[in-house]
Amino acid sequence: MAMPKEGGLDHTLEVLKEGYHYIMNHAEKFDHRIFETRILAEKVICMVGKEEAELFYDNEKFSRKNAAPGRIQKTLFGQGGVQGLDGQAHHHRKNMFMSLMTKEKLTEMQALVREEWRAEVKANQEKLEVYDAAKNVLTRAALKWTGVSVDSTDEEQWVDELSDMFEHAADVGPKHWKARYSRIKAQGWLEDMVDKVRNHELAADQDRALYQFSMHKDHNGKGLEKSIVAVEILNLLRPIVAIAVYIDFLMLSIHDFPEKVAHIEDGDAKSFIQEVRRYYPFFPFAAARVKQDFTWKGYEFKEGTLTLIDLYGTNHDPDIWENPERFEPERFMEWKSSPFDFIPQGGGEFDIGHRCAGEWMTIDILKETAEFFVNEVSYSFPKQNLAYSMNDIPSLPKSRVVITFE
Ligand code: HEM
Ligand code: MYR
Repeated sequence: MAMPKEGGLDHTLEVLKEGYHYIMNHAEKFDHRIFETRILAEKVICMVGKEEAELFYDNEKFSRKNAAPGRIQKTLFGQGGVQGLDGQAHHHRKNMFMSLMTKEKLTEMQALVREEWRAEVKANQEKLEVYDAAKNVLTRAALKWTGVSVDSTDEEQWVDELSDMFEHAADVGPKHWKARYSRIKAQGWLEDMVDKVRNHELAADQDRALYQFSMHKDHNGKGLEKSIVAVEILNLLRPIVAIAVYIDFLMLSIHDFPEKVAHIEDGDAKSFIQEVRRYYPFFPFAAARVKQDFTWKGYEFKEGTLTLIDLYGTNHDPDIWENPERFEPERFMEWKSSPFDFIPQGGGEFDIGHRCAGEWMTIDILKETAEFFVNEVSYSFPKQNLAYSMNDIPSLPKSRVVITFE
């Protein structure tokens, strides 16, 4: 059976226009959870839903090689990093990341974030622009945690370069080009640092990512090229700073759903922040390519076809979620988690299919931040424009969130 197909030459503009709703809108229009379209001049299969996520994370059927468009590699992901690997090479590289995610190191990150929030609030006694403040906090914590030492005078530049990579990857025009330039600059700087670690000009902390990645041996026993080490260090620094997007939405949810804040006050920040990650838009979809021809539920998948799984749509699928458009942290109190239905940072079973290396850290940092803003500081929300659009990728409240201290 052929899958429903969106006619016409190219639909990139519609994807940009409909943003986070593109796949859901079309799945509804076709009354199929799988359909074919054309994006960036290429045939693309789009899917949404739990069974579809299970299919997408079957490593026998899909490959990540060359899955991300070039413009995303040159901004968000970098070239030659873990995102484009499969099989044994992927497993080995992914372990390089996961060996850093011990309970001890994650607890250290929570403490770093708490300490940096205290410093940031102290330095802004009247009002705080939460998004910018979060990026400062997270950049400082990320640099310390990875062992990348930076002069405090260069900190602002790091905040800007790391932010460009995720804020403007999906843009077109000058902002996108600036993001490419930011990546080139940050990579060059890190490559020099890797050289210095390798020839002992720089005494790097052996437990931290900079040293570990610089000395890492690939699955065939060879050290990594320094450009790849730089890409992988940026695969830690950049997404840690990107948690600022969730932090801004966390503050928006505190503003919009004050009756739900009791979850945080009563010691259940986890359910609250899980609902933040489900409810608000962030990473729109994950991408892979069909490994070899196969048929699933009668649909034909042809080798090499780019395939997207809708993360936002699956987190709002009415077949999975009761009242998906309501903000209800209580749904997570009894949540029987499946690796294929709640997928804000991608799906897949731990260690086999799941790819995001930073999901635990994201949860820990959001919990720490929620508790800080609910239990440690008092503030109010001045009048501002808190609307957010569903076609900016990533999206943020228009005014970001501004708070004033009492
Ligand atoms: C991969 C989302 C935070 C490290 C991914 C993927 C998504 C994602 C959707 C791709 C999943 C797939 O292709 O199946 C997010 C979001 C975050 C976040 C929304 C919130 C800010 C983090 C953090 C780290 C991290 C804090 C590291 C400390 C990675 C890495 C990959 C990845 C290394 C690539 C792994 C691979 O391809 O095997 N993330 N992530 N992420 N993430 Fe995250
Ligand atoms: C990260 O930095 O890896 C985590 C968060 C970044 C979200 C940025 C959203 C832009 C995504 C573009 C679509 C990519 C599809 C392959």
